[in-house]
Amino acid sequence: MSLDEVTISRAIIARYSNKLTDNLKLDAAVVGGGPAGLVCAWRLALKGRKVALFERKLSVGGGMWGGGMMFNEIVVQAEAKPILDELGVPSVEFEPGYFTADAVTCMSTLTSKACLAGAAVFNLISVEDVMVREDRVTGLVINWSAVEMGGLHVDPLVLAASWVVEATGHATEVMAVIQRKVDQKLLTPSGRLEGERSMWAERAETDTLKNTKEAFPGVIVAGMSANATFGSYRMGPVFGGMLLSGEKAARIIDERLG
Ligand code: 48F
Repeated sequence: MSLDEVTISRAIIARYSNKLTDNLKLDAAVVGGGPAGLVCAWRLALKGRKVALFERKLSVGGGMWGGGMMFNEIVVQAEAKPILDELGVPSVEFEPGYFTADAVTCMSTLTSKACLAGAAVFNLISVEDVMVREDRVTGLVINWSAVEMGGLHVDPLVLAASWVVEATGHATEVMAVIQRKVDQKLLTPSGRLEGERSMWAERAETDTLKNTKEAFPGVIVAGMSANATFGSYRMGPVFGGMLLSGEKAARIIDERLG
């Protein structure tokens, strides 16, 4: 078979345009492709929900690839081991209750499961703003990360979502833009971002799950951003809380969608 370069280009442009157009009205839009966001997208896709995930970088994975200080192994506590098992990611008990897994195996498998379950994953797209109607977030304002990185003056596009998952990690970018631009209190004790606190793995992991909830009408915070929003600790390279948080965010949204 002979290959025509222009046909290859037409195929890519047509297919991508269809994919993006097909994801402009969503049950859930997940911002951030770290472990929490990916688990959430995977779970919602398994429930048959229309879900897309937007990730600024070339690769999804967030902080998981690098394990701890670039030692690419992660620790997952007993409570979250069933998620590794369901994914089919091998894990080994190091000491009672502490399981380790290869970070690359874990992230690549999770990504594959989310995509194959039907979640649309858009890399290289940054969420720069939200759309608010009647005091509720109803959509996201997106642009190419390259536009953002290049500081180019190019207007964004907009998509609608019944629910937004803020899974941007330490930066809490979605909540930060809401705080900055929307004249309405956040659903936190102070009405503002409470801010991340220093290292305390055990407290942080328990709190991550508690803090996975609606932080602004229409927005569920998941993963590290849940703790940064509600003022709890960081936990470092123990990832059970991230996985369980993504799962809880999906459960909340699935229930609310009815
Ligand atoms: O940071 P990240 O991995 O968040 P997470 O899922 O997991 C946290 C852990 O990695 C670790 C930890 C606990 O174990 O403390 O840090 O909560 O992934 C967040 C992803 O969101 C992307 C970012 O590039 C990263 O891949 N991201 C952040 N802001 C935006 C974004 C944005 N505005 N638009 C699109 N993607």
